[in-house]
Order: sequence, then C-alpha cells, then structure tokens
Amino acid sequence: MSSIVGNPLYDAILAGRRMGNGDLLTTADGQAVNDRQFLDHAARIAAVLDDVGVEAGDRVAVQVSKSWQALALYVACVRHGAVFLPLNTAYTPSELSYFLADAEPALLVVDPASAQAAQVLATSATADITVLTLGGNDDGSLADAARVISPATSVQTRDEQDIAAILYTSGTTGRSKGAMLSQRNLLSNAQTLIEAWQFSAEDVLLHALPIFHTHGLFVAGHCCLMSGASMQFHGGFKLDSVIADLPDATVMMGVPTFYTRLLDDARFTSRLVAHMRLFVSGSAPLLAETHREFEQRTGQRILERYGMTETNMNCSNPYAGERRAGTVGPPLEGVEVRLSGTDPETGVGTLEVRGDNVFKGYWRMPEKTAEELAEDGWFLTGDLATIDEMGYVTIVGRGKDLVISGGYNIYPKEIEVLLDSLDGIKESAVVGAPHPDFGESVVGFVVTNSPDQSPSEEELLAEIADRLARFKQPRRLFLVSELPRNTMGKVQKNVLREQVADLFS
Ligand code: MCA
Ligand code: AMP
Repeated sequence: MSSIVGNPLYDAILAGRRMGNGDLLTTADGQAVNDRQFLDHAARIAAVLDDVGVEAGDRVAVQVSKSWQALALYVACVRHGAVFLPLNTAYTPSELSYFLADAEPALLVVDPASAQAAQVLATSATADITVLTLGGNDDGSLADAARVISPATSVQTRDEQDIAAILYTSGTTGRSKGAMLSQRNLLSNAQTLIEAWQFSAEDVLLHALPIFHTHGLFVAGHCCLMSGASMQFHGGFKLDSVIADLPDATVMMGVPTFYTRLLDDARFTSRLVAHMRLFVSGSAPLLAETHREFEQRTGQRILERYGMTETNMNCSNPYAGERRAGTVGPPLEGVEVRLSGTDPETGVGTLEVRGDNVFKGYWRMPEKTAEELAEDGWFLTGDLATIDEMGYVTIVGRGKDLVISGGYNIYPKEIEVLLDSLDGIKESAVVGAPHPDFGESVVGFVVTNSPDQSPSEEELLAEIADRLARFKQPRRLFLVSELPRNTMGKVQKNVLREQVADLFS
C-alpha cells in the first residue's frame, strides 16, 4: 500500500468520528462499540485484505449477515482502496454466480454457512477469487484473521474520481447492471444530506435497514459515520426491538413498510417518539394516507426523500420547511432535476437528474451507460414525475417495468426469463399487485404449452425456489390460456394489474 496522503472518503469518515463523543454504535443485544474499536477493526481487516493480495481497484464482493464487523469491512475497503460490492443476503448461489462472472472480484466474503457453495462458485469462475467468511457473531476466517493480524498503518491514496463501490441494480432487460459509484458521488451526497437533515454528534440513529443497499449503507451509514452521530445497530427490522429502542433514538430511516408496521402496533404512540427529531422514508412510495396517519398518531411529519442506486439521493422534503405528503420534495443542494417528454396536459414527464451524486456508469456496459447517462451528465431515471411551481417533485409512476416490494426492487423481466425457460412454459408475464405490508407484491401469469399436461402452480414455484431470491419469487402464479395483448401484440400489463388489484387486500 502507498503512504498516507489523501483518501477523501476515508478522511471524511475519520473526521466525522473525531466530532463525536467516541461511541459509534450499540447492537440490539446491547454490545457497545466505540470509535477506537471500530476503526482499529477496519484497519485490521484492511491488513487482511492486503495479506490475501487484494489491491487498490480490486472488487471485494460481500454477501454477509449484518453486523458491525461487516460495516467495518466496508470502511476497510475504502481505506484500502478496494471497490466494495455488497450483495443481498437473499441471493441464491445461481444469482451469485452472475455477479462473480460479471464483476470478477479478487475476494468474496460470505457467511460461514455458505463457505462451501461459495468455494464451488469461486473455483469454477474465470477470475482468481479468494473466499473468506464472516458471520453475524464475528465468526469465520476473516474474523479470525483480523483478530491476530497487526492493523494496517498506511491508508491507500485515492482520487475523488476513483470508484469506491459497485452496487448491482436489476435492469429492464433482466440482466443486473453494476452501478459504479466514485468517492466523489458518495462523499458529496453524504455531506449534502448531513447538512439538509441537520445531523450532528448528538444524534442517535435507529439503524434497522440492511447494509447491502444505498439506503442502509450510504444514506444512514454515511450520515452517522461522517457527522459523529451514533447508531442503534439492529440486525434487521424487528418490531419489538425497534419499539424498545425508539425512546433512546433521535432519528430513524426506513422504507414505508417500517412505518406501516409501526402504525399497526398499539405501542407506537406519540409518547414513545416524543424526543425523536426526524423520521425519514424512502426507497418506495410512501402513501399520503400513511403520512397523514403517522402525523395524527405521533404529531410528527415523516420526511420523504427520493433516490436511486445510480444517483444516491436526489430530492428531499425540507427539514425546516413544508413536508408535503405524496411528494418527494425539491432537489437537494447541488442536484438539478428536469422532465423530458412532458405531456402538456398532465405535466408528467420522465425525470432526469444531474449532479456530483450521479454515478460514473455501469460496470463494463458502455452501451447501457450511454443509453441512460448523457455526456453532459443528465441521467434518465425512468421515473415519471411532475414538478410544481415551488420545485416540489412528485413521482407519479414508472416508465420502467419495475416492482418495489418492501423497498426491494424487482424487475419482472428477470422472473419472466426464468419462467419462460422452464419445461412446458410458453410465455409469462409478471406484475406487481398492491400489498398491505410490502406496498407491492410479485404475481405471475403463465401460459403453458399444453393445457392437458401443464405443471401446477406449486410445481412451478418449487422449480424456481432455489434459483431466485425469496423476495423476488411470485407470491401467486396464475395459469392462463393466453396473455392480453394490444393490437401491436404487446402484453397489456395494466389489464393484468387490474385483475390482481384486490388480491392481497
Ligand atoms: C422479506 N421477504 C420479502 C421482503 N423481505 N418478500 C418480499 N419483499 C420484501 N421486501 C420475505 C421473507 O423472505 C419471508 O419469506 C417473507 O417475505 C416474510 O418475511 P418478513 O419476516 O415479514 O420480512 P422481514 O424480514 O421483516 O423483511 C421485511 C423488510 C425488509 C423489513 C421490509 O424487506 C427490509 O428491510 N426492506 C428494506 C429494503 C431496503 O433497504 N431497500 C433499500 C434499497 P417466507 O414467507 O418464505 O418466510 S436502496 C433504494 O431503493 C434506493 C437507493 C433508495 O431510494 O433508498
Ligand atoms: P433502486 O434502483 O433500488 O435504487 O431504486 C430506485 C427506485 O426506487 C427509483 O427509481 C424509484 O422508482 C423508487 N423510489 C425511491 N424512493 C422513492 C420514493 N420516495 N417514492 C417513490 N419511488 C421511490
């Protein structure tokens, strides 16, 4: 590794920790971790990365349970100049093999229970991939190695334009694309959010989001790491633990499902959250009705914001000004927004964004990058929106075929391609149906080759079970004789959506 010069993202994390009182986080089972322990652990992991041959710019793919050591692994990658590549823990080995082939990481870190399957994948990959393990209780080969190694003493120099992370986001073609995020992208957005949402070392953030996505890792994680705030670091969203910890928190960030689950519980009262200064919602539309019910119950207005994996956060309702239910607020400082292809009658157009927050392109997909990211920096979000005279943006729909379930994005194409590949299936169509808990839930329609010998719904679901993460699997599959099509032969998904509009109500 090179000597200490500059590494803007790591330097901002270090500076943030110096602002705080020395405490970084408390886990849901009561373990307290201070800044010194955390940064020392990250330096040890950086030394392990060095030891196994990871070099600056190498990808480090990580599919592990949430733990503070997993967060330290992220910081270690930043410190070491490696490109952090987090993966949803729900992905199956067959999904994982795609990411390994595409990203060619130098290192893959998985839970100890997945070591064998990961080793098989690594051995059959074209790249030379080392496998290490890290469990939720700091078990596994990476944890063991970090315990005995001397902490790294130098920090890898990085330019702001260097890639710090690659986050995969599914695509409308069914192939996942790796969004390359530079240090500048991440740092500028974190600084903007800290300012906009007035984060300080006094804050305690209740962190119940996964740390393999933008929301939990960069929005919540960076806001705390860089402002000196501390966290109540939960393994996931467990209602009882969240309710138990809320009285000692000042900020919570969540997807709308967090808020509807809280509102469904009688223990969630204005007294419980009297001292909270901020509730943030994002990743999926928050129903205006939920916003209002929340205000009636707690006297507080949820702050809704809007972002994407490719862009970090773009818009936010104001901290001090009017938070309007059903809108995602004006663009954040330093972010420009505009509409293209606007319908003169409705004012609805496709939202485009530009700013330091916008990613550097899709990993090894120059054509895809060129389609969505113009040379002058404008990025086509694929979201349909209106912008009012005050600059407030309202997301009114999606130009892209996408289902968002509990804050996870699911691209129907990926599921359709898989269903179509099964024996006896002629064609399929996948849509989102309104769901009281997850907002939307995945439902499929399948046309079989021969109605007499068609596989059952259960058989089809069983066949895809180990090839698709559980959250992407259709909750229902309907066997139909044909799909509704328009005169151009295109499947009319709106007709299918109408058929399942009340399925889960
Ligand atoms: C779990 N399951 C799901 C989901 N989560 N199914 C569909 N959609 C989901 N989101 C499955 C489980 O495997 C289980 O399957 C069953 O549903 C019920 O599980 P349950 O215990 O109710 O779920 P949970 O463990 O409580 O999880 C729900 C959750 C979680 C807390 C809402 O999904 C979550 O933390 N979501 C946050 C996602 C997120 O961070 N998104 C940010 C992306 P079975 O029936 O087999 O047991 S970043 C982003 O979108 C942009 C950048 C942005 O703007 O933030
Ligand atoms: P992802 O690709 O996982 O980063 O998800 C980004 C997508 O989530 C956006 O393009 C939107 O469609 C959606 N999204 C995020 N935040 C919001 C929000 N507050 N309201 C509506 N949609 C949102």
